[in-house]
Amino acid sequence: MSVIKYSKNPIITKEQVPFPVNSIFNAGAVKYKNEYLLVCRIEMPTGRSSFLLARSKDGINFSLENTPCLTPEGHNIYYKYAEWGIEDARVTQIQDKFYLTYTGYSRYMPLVILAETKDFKNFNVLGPITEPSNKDCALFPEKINGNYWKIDRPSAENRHDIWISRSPDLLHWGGFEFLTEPIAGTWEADKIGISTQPVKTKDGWLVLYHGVRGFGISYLYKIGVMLLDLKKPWIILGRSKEPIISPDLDYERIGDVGNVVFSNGWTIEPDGKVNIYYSGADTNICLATTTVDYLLSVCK
Ligand code: M1P
Repeated sequence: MSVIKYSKNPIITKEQVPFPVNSIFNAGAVKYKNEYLLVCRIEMPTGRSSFLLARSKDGINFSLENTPCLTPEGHNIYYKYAEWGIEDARVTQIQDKFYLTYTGYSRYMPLVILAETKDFKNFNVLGPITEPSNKDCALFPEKINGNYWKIDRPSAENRHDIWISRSPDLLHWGGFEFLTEPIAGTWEADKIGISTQPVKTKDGWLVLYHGVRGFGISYLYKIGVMLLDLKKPWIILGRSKEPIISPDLDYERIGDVGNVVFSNGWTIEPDGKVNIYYSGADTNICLATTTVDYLLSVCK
């Protein structure tokens, strides 16, 4: 099996949102109490984004809530770091809590904010866990060597590399280490970023990432996968040479930002089936399915 795009994509469009939005896209994904939950980014007509929850019993047919679950205004003392919007949540379950890592966008430029929830009704914003510029952050779902770990993408000058760091409490971070960089002359030549929360497999931590390459005046966003060592997650054991999802259908090529496939959420079943939730052209939410075995095979 390879990666199969769902034949009826997109599975969520802005017409389903029960109030006016410019777009709905880039959803974090998790299973909670026998439901698939998507923490969707909704870009409001103002151009600023919030999060809206979508629920499903089968992972394909989603119903949307009536009001956003988290907004910039819900950030209280941290509002100044989220004033221009909150974007692209990754959701990681650690014990009985779910943690959202997402971009807070403001005049200070993008940084990563951490929020926690136990029920997806009440969200507690814990505040920024990076300085700007940083985004594309995902937490590992358990402690490794006594620490929590995150992967993110600090940007400086013309560098857009993926880094890894650790924390005793999810709030104070250190041990910053370079993880990997774009690969010159390939589909991921100009920029990379972690896409999904890492998932534990027998062979290592699987994680999706996006690679970007500029062509003329446009940038092509594609999705790849990498495998990190279980005990030493700063070691990359394997990485897909080719993208596993590329923008080639109309709903991926045409939209607010054309030629983009972007994922920040997936779910994995105990039997190894994988639902990758991704967005086409920054405009909708789509589904692709695959298996853990296939993803491991392309990393080797
Ligand atoms: O337009 C594609 C994506 O561009 C940005 O991603 P990154 O900074 O990782 O390249 C983000 O704005 C993202 O939301 C968007 O989908």
